[in-house]
Order: sequence, then C-alpha cells, then structure tokens
Amino acid sequence: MIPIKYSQEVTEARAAGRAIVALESTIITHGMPYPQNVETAAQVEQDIRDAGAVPATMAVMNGKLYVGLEADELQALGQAKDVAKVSRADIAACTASGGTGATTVAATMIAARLAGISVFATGGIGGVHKGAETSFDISADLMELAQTPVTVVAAGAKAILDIPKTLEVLETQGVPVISYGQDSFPAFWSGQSDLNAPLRMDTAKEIASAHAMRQAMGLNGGQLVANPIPTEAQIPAEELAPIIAQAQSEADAQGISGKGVTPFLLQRIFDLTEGRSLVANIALVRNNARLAAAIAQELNAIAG
Ligand code: PSU
Ligand code: MN
Repeated sequence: MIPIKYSQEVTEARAAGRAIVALESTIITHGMPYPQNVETAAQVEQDIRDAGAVPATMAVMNGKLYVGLEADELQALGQAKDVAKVSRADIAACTASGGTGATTVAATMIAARLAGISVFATGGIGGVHKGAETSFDISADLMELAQTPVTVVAAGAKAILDIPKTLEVLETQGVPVISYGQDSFPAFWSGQSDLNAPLRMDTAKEIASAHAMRQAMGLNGGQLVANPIPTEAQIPAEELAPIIAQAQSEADAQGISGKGVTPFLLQRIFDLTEGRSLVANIALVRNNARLAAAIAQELNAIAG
C-alpha cells in the first residue's frame, strides 16, 4: 500500500475529472531561497488555477506521498531545514522510513504517474553536467523521461549543464524533445541556444495529441517540452557564461559532487547575479505553468 495523501482541491479535481498539473518541490527546498520559494510556489499554483487546471505540488512528508499541498503544508516545507532531495533512487526508501523529502523532476514524474497525472510544469530539468565524461554526473531526470509517461514542461536546460550532451542522451533514450513555438532549443535564462530541438510544436493541442499517441502506441516514457523564457525576462548568455564558469570551478575546487552539485551551482549563480537569476527563474516557471495547464486540458479533451 502506498500512503498517498491528496490535497482537498486535488481530491475534488479527481472526482470531477478535471485537468491537473503536477509541480515539483525540490525547486522550493533546493532551488530558491525562503521566502521567495514559498511565494513563487503559491503564485505558480495560482497561475495554473487561473489557466483552468488544478495544481498538485508533490512531496514526501513524514512517510506520506503528498499529491497537492495545503497552504500551511507548503509554508512548512518551504521553511524546513535540511530536507532531503529525493529522486528515483530514494523516493521509496524515504517514504517507507517515514521520512520527509522534496521531489526532483524524476521523483515528481513517479508521483504523478501514481496519481494518474500526465502533465508536469517545472523550471529546468536536470541533465548531463559539464565534465560528465570524467564525473559521470548525468541526472536521473533523463532516464525518467524515457520510462514514465508524463509530459514535462521546462524552459530547456540550464547553461550549468552540457546542453549538446543532454540532447544526445535524450535522443539515445528515445525521449521526444519539443521546442514550443520556435526551432531553437531554449537555454533556460535565454530563449535561444545554438541548437535546434529535434521537434517543434506551436500549440498545446499538438503536444497533447503526441502524448496520447505515444500512449496508444505503447511507447514508454514522457515528453520534454522546452518553452522559451518570456523575452523581457531573459538574461543574455554572454553575461552568464563567466558567472557559470566561476560557480563551476568553485564546485570543483570544493569537491562538491552527487546531489549537491545542482543546488550549489544554483545558489552561487543567485549570489553572483545579485538575485537576478531568481527573477528570471520565477518568470519562466510561471510561463511553463500556464502552458502545462493548457496541455493538461487538451489531453483531458482527447481522453473525453
Ligand atoms: N534545475 C533547475 N532548478 C532546479 C533543479 C534543476 O534549474 O531546481 C532541480 C530539479 O528538481 C531537478 C534536480 O530534478 O534539480 C536535478 O538534480 P540532479 O542534477 O542532482 O539530478
Ligand atoms: Mn547529478
């Protein structure tokens, strides 16, 4: 028996057959500082409601898998210290041992599948880190996309990652990578990168149809939708490149490894941009939430 706890609004949405959008919680505990983390999470949930769907923020708390958080639960998680970051490898152990953990993209996809939710909005996915040829640091998010049937809307991959290698692994794993409304694969803080995504779609309906067709064909796995950051919120890549390089060399010098790498880099980039990276991050997550809400509703319409 999996101890799942649905929030009030998710319980009602399930009963009424409404469109639901999953949200992760590592972005809350490890991706943004308090109080902006809680404010942003609440704002993103509201964006999903305003766009006609219902938000389900995932987390493991005290040995229960939460599908949707009440406002006080979100507050508590956002202020908690030393919350574990759980991915595919540890979500079961954390739950079984009565633990508390924030879900990564991979773990949120697993929770979404268990709850019958097909669409998930986040900021950036994990990927292949720079120097992966020696560190072997490749996020479990990529393999999750290959095996769990959830469409994930993100703003592409961060420049802290090796984007060409990330796209190669996604291709090897058979994950559809779809740029929304443009050819270029967006690079998180910048709307454009030097690479094109393998697929381009211009409407939420096309994305939902492709998701449904994958299911019908019995293909495992989800889709990655890469939605460019709104133009006015971008930070030019030239400006960030030296900052990312500095953050990366600090991580190397301090011997940061494993799960610690992504949170360390995000925190240093926040410091070195004096918070501007966070402003951009908030704008793009909200943008992704709105697109995910549209896709979830199209998918509901197809499912009838
Ligand atoms: N990238 C971001 N912000 C984030 C993360 C990634 O721009 O908050 C988080 C997500 O939860 C993602 C996780 O699933 O980090 C990836 O961690 P790792 O690289 O250790 O797999
Ligand atoms: Mn990693």
